[in-house]
Amino acid sequence: MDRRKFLKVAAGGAAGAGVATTGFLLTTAGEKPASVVARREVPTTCEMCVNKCSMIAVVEDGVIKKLNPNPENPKSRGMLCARGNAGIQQVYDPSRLKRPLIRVGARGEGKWRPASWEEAFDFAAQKLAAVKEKYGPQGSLWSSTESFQESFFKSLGLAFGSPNVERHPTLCLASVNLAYSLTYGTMPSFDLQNAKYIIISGANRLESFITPDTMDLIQSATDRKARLIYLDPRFTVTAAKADEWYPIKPGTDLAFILAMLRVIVEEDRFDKEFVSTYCVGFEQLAEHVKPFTPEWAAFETEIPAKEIVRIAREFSDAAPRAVYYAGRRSSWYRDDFSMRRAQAILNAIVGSWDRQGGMVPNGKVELGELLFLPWDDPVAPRADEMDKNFPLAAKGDGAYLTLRENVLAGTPYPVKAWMVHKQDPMNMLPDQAKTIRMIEQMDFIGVIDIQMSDTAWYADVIFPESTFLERQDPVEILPGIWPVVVMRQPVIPPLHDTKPTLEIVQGLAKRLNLSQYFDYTIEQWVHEQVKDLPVNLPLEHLKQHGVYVPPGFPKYGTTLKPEHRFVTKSGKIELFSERLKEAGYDPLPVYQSPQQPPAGKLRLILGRRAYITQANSTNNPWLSSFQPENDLWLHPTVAENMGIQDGDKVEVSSSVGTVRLKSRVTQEIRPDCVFMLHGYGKRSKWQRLVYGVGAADAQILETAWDKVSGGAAFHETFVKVRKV
Ligand SMILES: Nc1nc2c(c(=O)[nH]1)N[C@H]1C(S)=C(S)[C@@H](COP(=O)(O)OP(=O)(O)OC[C@H]3O[C@@H](n4cnc5c(=O)[nH]c(N)nc54)[C@H](O)[C@@H]3O)O[C@H]1N2
Ligand SMILES: Nc1nc2c(c(=O)[nH]1)N[C@H]1C(S)=C(S)[C@@H](COP(=O)(O)OP(=O)(O)OC[C@H]3O[C@@H](n4cnc5c(=O)[nH]c(N)nc54)[C@H](O)[C@@H]3O)O[C@H]1N2
Ligand code: SF4
Ligand SMILES: [Mo]
Repeated sequence: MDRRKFLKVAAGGAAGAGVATTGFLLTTAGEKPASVVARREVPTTCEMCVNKCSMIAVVEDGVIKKLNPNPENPKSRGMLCARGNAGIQQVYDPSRLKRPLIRVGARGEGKWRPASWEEAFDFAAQKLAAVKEKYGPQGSLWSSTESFQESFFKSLGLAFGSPNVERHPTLCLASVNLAYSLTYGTMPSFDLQNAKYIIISGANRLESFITPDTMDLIQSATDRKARLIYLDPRFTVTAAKADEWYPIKPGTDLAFILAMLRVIVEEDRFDKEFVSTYCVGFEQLAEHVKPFTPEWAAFETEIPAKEIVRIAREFSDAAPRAVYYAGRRSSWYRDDFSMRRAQAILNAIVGSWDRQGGMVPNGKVELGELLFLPWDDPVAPRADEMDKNFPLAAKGDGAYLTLRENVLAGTPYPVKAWMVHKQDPMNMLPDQAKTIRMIEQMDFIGVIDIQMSDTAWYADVIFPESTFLERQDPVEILPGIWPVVVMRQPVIPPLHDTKPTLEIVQGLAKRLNLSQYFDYTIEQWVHEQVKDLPVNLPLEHLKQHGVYVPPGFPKYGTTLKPEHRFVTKSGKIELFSERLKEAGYDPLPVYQSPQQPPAGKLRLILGRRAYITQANSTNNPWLSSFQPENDLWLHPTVAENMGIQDGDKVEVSSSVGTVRLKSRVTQEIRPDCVFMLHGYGKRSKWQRLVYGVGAADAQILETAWDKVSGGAAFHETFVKVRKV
């Protein structure tokens, strides 16, 4: 669909009033005269990315015509992005998964036969039972990325007896979460609406949407309410809207922060009262930062020393309405944890904690949970050997890259069955050839997805889930300064022979003799969740509004009492961390100059664009029309040396793979790196718009990780580029 047609549809659909006339499980709208189109508006929650914005679906004669924003949600406000609008295409995409499939050809050959649900469940349960019989329950791996139904899937893995429930954070935000948890005992939010001074290291919020941060930043860029300092080797949309953009030398942000810390400490610009009341380890910190002069940092970062000094002064002057904003995908370099910890420490010493315009601990709202039988603890240790490899990291999330190494090596034991839910490891993990080797050594692979992902393409059985617009999900709390409760309810009944995750889990559980753990319906689950919420008829409210906004937020200062105990070892904010020291790590962030690309090579860096979610929406026809393929950003001087013109096809190789794609010769990137967007060059032929179109970053990214969090170091690959 081209842009003009898209706008026409958008304009047509926007006319309706934002009143919800239907709700839970398709209770139909009030009677309509027979002569008019049966029109319903159903408030629900977007699932096109991590943000879960509130939306109102307009349904005419059973067909979803338009998705509109639902302004009642204070996090997404009146915003529904391009991807949210294109959610319709998930439902009506002719190449989506429509029924269970069982592989008939070789893995990756793409030959399938349709199967009934009974057949698919029997097949998978037999394979899982065989693996359990031969290798024990630990021989199975259950991997999933966040979704409202994720807990059902994880519960099946745990009830099966496997310790190997593996989530996505080590490919995403593990290092930042761990850094803040070890410093403050929690990962806070950032009050960008009220901040006066914001520094951002490469979290490209104006393209990588996080609500409400993206809207707050757009607002402050428009009103010039806050000063925005942005560091990124690329000129992104966030850079364009910032007050100051510095094309920092990749991998050197920690040097910049250490020099800021030194200026603030040396010039006595820290918040003495806050530090003495709430923090431990200031003396060690002051000693530690002495060597890091602005001149030294200028050499490392290529940001002039006088600017670093000025920024440090302005930042401390603006505090507590000043924040060094945390990124989300903090899977960049081998020392990512240290860089995120330095940010956390900097925010602490200027006292930007739990105050308006600073960092704020997330508000708390409790939902109920159905009580059911507990299962036994797994008998075996985790295959990723978290305890040994990353003793401080969040155990429940796992460490995906060491897991893959161990599975390939067969240590500490064989892992031979892999159940994948709402995740695409083929594109999520660096070094795709290695992931294929991991797949090849599995006796069984089952995938739950809505489309034929590259991982589904290699599976033995595929369970098609109903799309988010066709199913009832558990109610969820979106955490934040302003926590909200959201409801996802079906907008139309499933178009095809698909099921929600809970029913897929129940189908498998029945055959694995685990039904006792899943003896409830989604309706019971949801009733139980909301029954204690402090509103009259909360379920009715959620059905009609799609969102419930608990009163009393935002709350500032709940932790600002001298007797408050932070969830850290000392009960204080830990500038110096005893726990890190005890575990054999640096108790304060230590900088190491990043490795530089050898002659003739360039550093590959990654990032997002507003139209595409990770690797999963490039095959969406509406979104593809904005960004049909990816290209390789290359600085003009580098391109000239290589005889490359804008648009030429180039070959990009690393030590693990080679891909080809178009070049984009642009001054919007430093000469020492190249950039490409994620999610293209698919192997799955069902992804017809992106099969072999553009290139997959996962094919050339090398495997490296941060030693504290286990998070991937995605920006440590050096590539050779040549014109084809
Ligand atoms: N090479 C490379 N690797 C990366 C990144 C990168 O930029 N480049 N980014 C990293 C980051 S930050 C993250 S968060 C991870 C994300 O990695 P993943 O968690 O794998 O996320 P997606 O790429 O979005 O793929 C999710 C899968 O879920 C499916 N899906 C979507 N909606 C539904 C649904 O309602 N039900 C079901 N069952 N399935 C659904 C999609 O079709 C898709 O196949 O990747 C990480 N890995
Ligand atoms: N539209 C859209 N929004 C999304 C997503 C999406 O796929 N699409 N995904 C969501 C998810 S799962 C995540 S994790 C977040 C990710 O969102 P962000 O945390 O914003 O991360 P990225 O978009 O990956 O951007 C990383 C940026 O860092 C820059 N960079 C690279 N190396 C360095 C360096 O050494 N120093 C500095 N200062 N910058 C560097 C890159 O050029 C890039 O612009 O976005 C979320 N929002
Ligand atoms: S940011 Fe866009 S894709 Fe993500 S939940 Fe919100 S509307 Fe949906
Ligand atoms: Mo992410």
